[in-house]
Order: sequence, then C-alpha cells, then structure tokens
Amino acid sequence: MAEFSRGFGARRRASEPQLPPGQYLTDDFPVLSAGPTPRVSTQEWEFSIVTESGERTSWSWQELMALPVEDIRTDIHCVTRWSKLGTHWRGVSLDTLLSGIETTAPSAMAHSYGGYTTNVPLDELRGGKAWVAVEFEGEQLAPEHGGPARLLVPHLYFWKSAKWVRGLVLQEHDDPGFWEQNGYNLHGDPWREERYW
Ligand SMILES: Nc1nc2c(c(=O)[nH]1)N[C@H]1C(S)=C(S)[C@@H](COP(=O)(O)O)O[C@H]1N2
Ligand SMILES: [Mo]
Repeated sequence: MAEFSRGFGARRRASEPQLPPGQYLTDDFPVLSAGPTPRVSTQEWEFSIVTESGERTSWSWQELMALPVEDIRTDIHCVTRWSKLGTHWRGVSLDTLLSGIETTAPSAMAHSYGGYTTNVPLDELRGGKAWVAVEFEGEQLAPEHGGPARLLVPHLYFWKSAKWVRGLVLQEHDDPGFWEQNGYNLHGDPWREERYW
C-alpha cells in the first residue's frame, strides 16, 4: 500500500495562526448529524462517481480497500466554531478515485446514505486535499462519525465532509446541498470565514 503523509512536512511557521478566525480548540470529537445514523455494512456499501454525461463508476468496499490507503494528519474546523488540530485519518484519495474518470464538470454533489448532500467544487477535491476516509485515530470510523466511510475535505468547514458517503455526482453548476440550501456558504473556506451566504 502506498503511504502518504500530509502535515508532518507542512508545518506552519510559529508566527502563523493555527486556528482560523472565530474558532476555538476542543479535545472532544463532537457528533453533528442532521438525522439518525444510517447503519451501512461494508458488504452493502458502495461508492460511485457519476459524471455529467451519466457515466457511472462504482467501487465495492473490497475494491476501495484494494486502492492505496493514505495516512492523513490534519486539522478540522466546524462552522459551529470548534476546531481540532492534528487529527489522524486513513483513507483513499479522491485523486485516486477520479484518476480514471473523464469529466469537465466544475462541481460535485456528495451524496450520503441517509440523504445528506453537500456541494464541493471539483478543484477542492483534487490535488491531495480530499479523501474517502475509513479510519480515525487508528480505529475503524465509528458509525456516528460516518463509518464505514466519509468524505474528508479538511481544508473546508467540516460540513463538507459528508458522513456515510455513497457517491459523487459531477455537475455543471455548483448547486447547493443540504446545509447550503439552509444558509451555509457554497464554498466554506474557514480561513476566509465563509460560513454563511
Ligand atoms: N451525512 C452527513 N454528513 C455530515 C453531517 C450530517 O448531518 N450528515 N453533518 C456535517 C457537519 S455540519 C459536521 S460539523 C460534520 C460533523 O462530523 P462529526 O459528527 O464526525 O464531528 O459532519 C458533516 N457531515
Ligand atoms: Mo458542522
């Protein structure tokens, strides 16, 4: 398996702030879910990417696990103002999943088991910035945190990191997902405090 680490070599200079504006540090890992926790077994789990022309590529759990799983060391920032620094995840890069896919769509809608959606520009999912995460701090991802697998897009506010992710639909327009329709920002960069519209 390919090993990849991020953050170890990308230390901020001491003068740079570690916390985006308006955030506070927490040691807990709060659970924030808009509905009940879907229980999805790895046997029935499937992840798919559907392009703007309707072409569908899908991975079973076994197929996902056969891809390179990367180590990710990253800070996470929730729009409700908590941040955690230096969290450790393992997951498959979206670069890997998107590598065989022909698309010119600028945006993706992430869909979750349970119906949650969130829109993310495709550029924000490429370039080593986003993963389908399956482990947190050395353990299988707990169901309440999105297990068996969640999107991890840690450079954007954490609502973009769709729990129980089941696929991406690539689209021409950056249409709003669940929280975005309810007033959250389309983009969600914590360093620019893109919280709401
Ligand atoms: N499917 C799904 N994904 C979701 C959510 C949700 O309600 N449903 N909440 C989002 C929000 S607002 C946040 S802050 C994080 C919380 O992740 P956690 O519960 O693991 O802390 O998940 C995001 N992903
Ligand atoms: Mo959130």
